[in-house]
Amino acid sequence: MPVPLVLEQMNESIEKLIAGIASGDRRSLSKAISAVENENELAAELMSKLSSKTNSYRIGITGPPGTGKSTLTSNIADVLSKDKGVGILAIDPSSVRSGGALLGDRVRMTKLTLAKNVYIRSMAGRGALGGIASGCDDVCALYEAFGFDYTIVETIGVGQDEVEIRDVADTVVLVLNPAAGDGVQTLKGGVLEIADIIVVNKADLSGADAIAGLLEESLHLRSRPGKWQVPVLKSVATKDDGTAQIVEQIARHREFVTTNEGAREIAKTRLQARILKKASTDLVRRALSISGTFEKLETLAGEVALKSKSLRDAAKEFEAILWDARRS
Ligand SMILES: Nc1nc2c(ncn2[C@@H]2O[C@H](COP(=O)(O)OP(=O)(O)OP(=O)(O)O)[C@@H](O)[C@H]2O)c(=O)[nH]1
Ligand SMILES: [Mg+2]
Repeated sequence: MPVPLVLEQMNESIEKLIAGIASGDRRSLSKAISAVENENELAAELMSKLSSKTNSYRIGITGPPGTGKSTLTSNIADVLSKDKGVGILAIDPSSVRSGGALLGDRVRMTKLTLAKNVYIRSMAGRGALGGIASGCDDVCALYEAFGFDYTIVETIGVGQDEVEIRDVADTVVLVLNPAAGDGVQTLKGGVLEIADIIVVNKADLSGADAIAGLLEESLHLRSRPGKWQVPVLKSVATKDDGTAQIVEQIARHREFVTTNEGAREIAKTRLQARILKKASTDLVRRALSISGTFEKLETLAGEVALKSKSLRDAAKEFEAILWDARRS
């Protein structure tokens, strides 16, 4: 019978991949990430059998396009990897893929690609069910199984991704530029809420002091006793200038979130939200993998469109399908 044979082969390759990752084989790690990225059957099975060697600290690097996130990521990884393993994940929702990787980010981080303690991987955006968090969690888990002590996630800070990186990372570094507009616009967008550390990069360009001052002023107004005070740093990433201070502040923030009671509570609330999200995403995914579910969804949508059914009733019917999917 062909089906059990395929299953057997799949299990064998999962065992092999897991053993490979645990022994530090980069090809196995790369294959596993591809499986996660493609959201294939093997990935779900693989993730459920994986065990971690480390509990890596997650650093999120976010900010508008082109502010120097990759250059900074590379600099930070360079410092951290002197005595620790660093896994980098660059997420780009809009990129064109090239053989599973995003060339742009890869090329800009070339000085790291040969480093023994560093692994770089790019992932093109979101899966069908949206969001960066799920794929990111999986890749972080793979990095932890590999034994990395740090995971750095780079995302372009546009819209929803900003909020999601806040959920996924332990420390969020927001990278801005002196260029007119950037800072002011960002202040308006409320993006400061997600930052633990703000870096005004490209400080070699004029206006860096002005924007840093503006940011500090605005942050000062929000500061509360006992809460984390967001530092504003300046850097010239292309000259590796300012990296030491950024790494130092990341360490300080890490110390704060692990020892401060309020910060620990916030982290717990975020974890609750992530567990809920992951459980519901997995359930919907499982339901959709059952043949006929998607067709049923289409039918329901058609009925709602024709007003022959309310959205509430359609959702209730679909809920019953989800309920049944639990056991499959
Ligand atoms: N003048 C100046 N240019 C910089 C600095 N840091 C980075 N750049 C340049 O800015 C451009 C973008 O740098 P990246 O590191 O790729 O920026 P990014 O934020 O990762 O870009 P995306 O991922 O495309 O959003 C490159 O040409 C860098 O060489 C800096 O401190 N000063
Ligand atoms: Mg980049």
